[in-house]
Amino acid sequence: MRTTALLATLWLLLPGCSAQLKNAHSITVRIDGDCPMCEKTIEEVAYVKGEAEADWDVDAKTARITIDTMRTTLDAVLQRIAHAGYDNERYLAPDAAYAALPGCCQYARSFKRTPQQEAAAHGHDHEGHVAEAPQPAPQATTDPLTPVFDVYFQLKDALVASDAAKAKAAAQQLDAAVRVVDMGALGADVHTVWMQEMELIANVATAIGSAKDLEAQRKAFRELTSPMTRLAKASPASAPVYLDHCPMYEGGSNWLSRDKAIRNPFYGAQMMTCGSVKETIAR
Ligand SMILES: [Cu+2]
Repeated sequence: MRTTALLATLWLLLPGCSAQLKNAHSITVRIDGDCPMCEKTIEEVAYVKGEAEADWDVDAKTARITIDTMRTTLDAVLQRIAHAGYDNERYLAPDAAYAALPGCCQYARSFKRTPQQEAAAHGHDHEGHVAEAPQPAPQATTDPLTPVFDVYFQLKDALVASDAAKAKAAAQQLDAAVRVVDMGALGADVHTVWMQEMELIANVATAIGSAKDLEAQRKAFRELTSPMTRLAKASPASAPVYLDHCPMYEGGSNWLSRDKAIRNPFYGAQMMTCGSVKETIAR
């Protein structure tokens, strides 16, 4: 009896064993995805109590899928995963399901579509549509955060110029840029910072985009400095970024700039050169 109990305990501790599944059969399949959030979604949609479960690996982009062969099929599981937005080796996600994934989960789609699949994905009004080549993977040398910084500096320049319309447009672009960052291409450290700060950056961008005047835009812009500084420090660009300080605005406020010369976004022409470089963030 003791031996049986011990064996039962050991069996429960074995990694990957499926206590609930009878007639268990496991197979490893390729499933595209990008990040821990993708992992959560894939595993949740795969799971049906007593029928199926999956363990997806973010690095290998493969899942170990275990099913009770008397109760379900591997195809049923992979169809659910595709419908949740994730291309896999048997089924491609509908374009709408892929588009509905959060920005961080919009992985580079690597599975090739046949012309028939392509036509099906686009509906019948696109007959004669030539199959698109699969999207190239983002280049490893491109920092996925570059567009976010580029638009932040455009926003800053618009405020320096006291141009509320340009600032509004840049803020809306910033909001959009945050949502399309390829999180899977970020290094581990900056990934963590990004996960912590992306929502704040998007919220402030939205606030600036809907602010009623320049004054309200500047007040909201101030809130971007802290998350953008954390990001700049976590992933320094090849060109230096300056953390500037204005002792007057709101009792002391900071902003980021690519230029060493002070050009104050909180006052514009009113007090253009008020401030000093507080810190240089360089690689
Ligand atoms: Cu994600």
